[in-house]
Amino acid sequence: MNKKIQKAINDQIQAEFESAHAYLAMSLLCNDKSLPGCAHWLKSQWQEETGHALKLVEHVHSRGGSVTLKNITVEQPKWTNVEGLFKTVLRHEQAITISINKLYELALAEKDYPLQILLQWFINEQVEEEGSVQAILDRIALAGEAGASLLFLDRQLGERA
Ligand code: OFO
Repeated sequence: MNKKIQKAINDQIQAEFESAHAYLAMSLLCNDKSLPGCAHWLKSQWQEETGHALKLVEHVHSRGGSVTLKNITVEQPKWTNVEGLFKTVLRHEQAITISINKLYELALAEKDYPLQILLQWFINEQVEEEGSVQAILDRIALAGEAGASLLFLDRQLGERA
């Protein structure tokens, strides 16, 4: 693995751990707002993002490369409402999609075939993640988030496997 690729994957590992941390912070905020379902959904997302970071770590290690972690710098989430929180999640996922696509473009330019194959999984994952967050926002747009609607949404989000 060349140094340019190794650095780019290290940057993506950092981004995945930062995503994980941001989602855990949002989960804790939802706990404080008595929304256990939202908290559960976001905590599951924390686990997924950690898994993504570790998948990239394994890839680097299995190819004899090296991973260096930096400090995590993530802003504390601000509370407006559930819609505001999930809009932040969607924007975050869209930014991660851009960084995954850039990494894929580098893998193409550098003819790094193993990385291209690995990133196809990540590209699909981003489609799935953006889709599931958009579906939550669509539900809120349809039913609002007051009273019973909010309790129903929270219960549904709490059912995430
Ligand atoms: Fe790692 O997929 Fe979301 O950010």
